[in-house]
Amino acid sequence: MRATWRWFGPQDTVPIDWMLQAGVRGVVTALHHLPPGAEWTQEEIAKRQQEVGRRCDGSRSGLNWEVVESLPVSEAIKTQTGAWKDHLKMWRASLQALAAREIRVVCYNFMPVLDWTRTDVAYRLDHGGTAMRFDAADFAAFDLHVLKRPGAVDDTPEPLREAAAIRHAAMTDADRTRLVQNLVMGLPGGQPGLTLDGLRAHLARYDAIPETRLRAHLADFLAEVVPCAEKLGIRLCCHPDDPPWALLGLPRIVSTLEDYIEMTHAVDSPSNGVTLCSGSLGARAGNDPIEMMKTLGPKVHFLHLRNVLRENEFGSFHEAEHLAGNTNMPALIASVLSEETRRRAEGRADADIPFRPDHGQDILDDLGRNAQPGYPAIGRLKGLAELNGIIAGLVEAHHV
Ligand code: DNO
Repeated sequence: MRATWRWFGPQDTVPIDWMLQAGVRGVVTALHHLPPGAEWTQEEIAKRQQEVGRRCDGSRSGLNWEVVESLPVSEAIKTQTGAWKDHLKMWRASLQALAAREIRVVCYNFMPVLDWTRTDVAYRLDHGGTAMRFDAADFAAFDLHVLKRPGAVDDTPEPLREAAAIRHAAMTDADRTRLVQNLVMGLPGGQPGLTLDGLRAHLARYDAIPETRLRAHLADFLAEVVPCAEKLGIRLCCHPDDPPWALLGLPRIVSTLEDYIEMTHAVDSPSNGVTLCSGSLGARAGNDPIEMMKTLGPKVHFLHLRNVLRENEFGSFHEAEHLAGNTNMPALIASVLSEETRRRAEGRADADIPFRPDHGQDILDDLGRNAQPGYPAIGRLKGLAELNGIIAGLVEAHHV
């Protein structure tokens, strides 16, 4: 298993030098400044590669950009409207440029409008640190009483509607503003500065796109890009929906094992792969990330290892420590190691699967440093150390 670390570029408060001390072998990043639909040129990619290759004092870091997260799929492509055909051309051109610069693992997602969604990015834990949280009652309060989405009442079960009404009545203006900010503004992959009206306009584009149609759009997208990726030796890996269920009436179609089976069968190619994110998938009670790893193993090209603790039947959860939460992390890592052994026996060149310690709680000096939500230095470092300990223990136990 190849330890990697996500970096948001030069403005990231966690610099390249710290990654070296964390002991990672590769960097996961993206051209975050380019909008979805834009072409990634070799020049822009090379510039980011140089930034990854240098420490703060300008000396060589020895690290390389190994995984793209994400090459964004535009709303035009997802809805098949406007300039979507041009955007597909740009997507393929970006793959060509990435391959020319020797980057061959590309993560993307197919979530309509919003990427990962949390109601609280700094939920206070008993130990004094903070974690990201999704509170179903807060989310329903937003949907029913702030956004006032037609359809929200029908989509929300009665007990949750009651909890949402109580929650909303108790909110101050400041609480409401923070909730809206957490939900619609500035999260990676989300749309910085998206307003409530902007969100309503985005949602309206999906009025004519029920789940079956979005599935067809994903299959069309794959048919357009996978053959190109295969020719270039690129492994595409689709990130699951986070959380893995429909939100705000938007269909979500990469949420379960069945979804992934459908997706990987849509275009049968080693390049049509999976980002197995134990945190996103684990938020849904019926999902078993270990079973998913066993079933989808040969197609898993990238791993996000983190854990969530489910709080109730309405879908509330918070991000637990990497070894706490509902997913049995040692069992998941054991299934990754078996897949790697199987690949080595087959002579596959990609036997070492890149993983990153995904998210982290804000602890110790992380508090107040305002890193990208979910991406503090020490919380992730702790997660990585725990994951590395399990890997070393399992590898050792296998050899005695
Ligand atoms: C959140 C991330 C996601 C992920 C994209 C991948 O921390 O896991 O934003 O990068 O969904 O396309």
